[in-house]
Amino acid sequence: MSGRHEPTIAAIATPPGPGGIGIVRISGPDALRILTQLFTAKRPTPQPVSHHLTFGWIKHPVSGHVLDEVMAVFMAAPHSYTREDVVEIHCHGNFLILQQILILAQEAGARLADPGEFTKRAFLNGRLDLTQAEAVLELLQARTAEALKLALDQLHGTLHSHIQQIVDALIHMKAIIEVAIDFPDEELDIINPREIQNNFEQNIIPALENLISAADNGKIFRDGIAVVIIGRPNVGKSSLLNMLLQEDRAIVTTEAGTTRDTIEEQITIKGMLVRIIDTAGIRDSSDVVEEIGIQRSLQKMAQADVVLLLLDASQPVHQDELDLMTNIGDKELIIVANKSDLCQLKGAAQDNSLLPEVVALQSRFRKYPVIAISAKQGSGVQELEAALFSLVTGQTKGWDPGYSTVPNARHRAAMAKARAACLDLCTGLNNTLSPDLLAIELQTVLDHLGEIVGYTTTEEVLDTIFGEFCIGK
Ligand SMILES: Nc1nc2c(ncn2[C@@H]2O[C@H](COP(=O)(O)OP(=O)(O)OP(=O)(O)O)[C@@H](O)[C@H]2O)c(=O)[nH]1
Ligand SMILES: [Mg+2]
Repeated sequence: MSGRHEPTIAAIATPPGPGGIGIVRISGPDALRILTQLFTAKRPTPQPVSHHLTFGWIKHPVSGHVLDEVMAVFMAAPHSYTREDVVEIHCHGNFLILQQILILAQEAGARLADPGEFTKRAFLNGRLDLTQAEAVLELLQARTAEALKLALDQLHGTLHSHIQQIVDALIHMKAIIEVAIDFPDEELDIINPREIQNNFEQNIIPALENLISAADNGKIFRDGIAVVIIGRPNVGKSSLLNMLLQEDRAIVTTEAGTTRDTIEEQITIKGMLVRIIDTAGIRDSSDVVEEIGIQRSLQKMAQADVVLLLLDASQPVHQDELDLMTNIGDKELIIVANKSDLCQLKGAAQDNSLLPEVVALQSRFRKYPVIAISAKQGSGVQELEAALFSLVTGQTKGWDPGYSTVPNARHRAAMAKARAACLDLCTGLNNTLSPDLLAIELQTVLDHLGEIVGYTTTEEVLDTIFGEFCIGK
């Protein structure tokens, strides 16, 4: 049961727009009283039955006017999402009805919930740790089956238990050190600096490093990647975008300079979320609008994870294309030779003699993959997707991260700080650190790990995390 005395909050928990069902959710000490005030059961019971769906009506408490026919459920604390008393009113999915019920709940004493406040209460009341609360948001926003699986694993506490194992080991060590501080005469018998150091070097630091590399390697499946299509005007960039989307999204014409702004859409390739960006063709232009478009193309190229440099395979390589390759730096690049239907190129054209300039480019720069496609005929798309997937994941089949959990950027930052503090501590042990200092350093590591699960997270960080939620979650 919650020992906190928070005001009762209410919100519409279902998305806007008409739907079969809409839900108003109420949480807090007055939830049941508010329900009793607004709801008339068809078959009233002397006592409310927890976790039981009851049919009835929402009526205006003064006029008795029936607002809707609903199903209502009361979930007694602590067996609820927030661990407080929670009420859900399942009405017809009409915004006016939902809004009216919400207003009645407010008039009966509830306050409108802030974004993520239900989940924040679940966290503050100890039902979820912070990684699990974050997983709720990821679960709601997941757009690929893989991202969904990661979110579910995290919600089930996979990351939490990895961190908890490390925390438990540190707390055990700290307890021993604190005994040594309390009984200084026996210090030598109790603390063995070598043993502590071994524990850090063989268990704790490698465990953190595994989690950090899981964060790095799994990042693309958590966040997706941005892929930008760059090239000269008329090479078929918009045609390629349309081919990947399998939809006539961007305007395609025979005129050079058709696309003047960037166009961004999302696709999934083997479970990987890809933001694909079509851009204005790069050339010297005196047209003000086109020039702004070209600047945007270059900006998108700088921000992208992968650049698809699209060439017209039926034309010689242009100086602008060489310049683009020169400026690519260490960014991932795939050369895509389009219009292969005009010159009989097929599939992966790594060693294709029909593209001598490209082969020359490869030796001059580095061995970029070259894929021949025809956006017009829709050929080469599978080869291109496979090349993209293997370039960013290093894998050829569907994704297998090889990790049971993929920490996010916030977790990773805290893990890196914890790891650095562990290394400092090991250096200290080499220089015969006093038990008092050792305990302080151990606490520093614990504090960094505590940020991840929410033991030591500041109010500002909590506000940022829960502020990203929608109202009603
Ligand atoms: N033969 C052939 N023509 C193509 C192919 N892909 C695109 N085209 C044609 O090339 C012309 C330009 O295509 P777009 O997709 O508009 O080219 P773009 O690179 O987006 O051009 P801008 O937006 O002007 O920079 C159109 O007439 C397309 O039909 C292809 O694979 N083969
Ligand atoms: Mg275009």
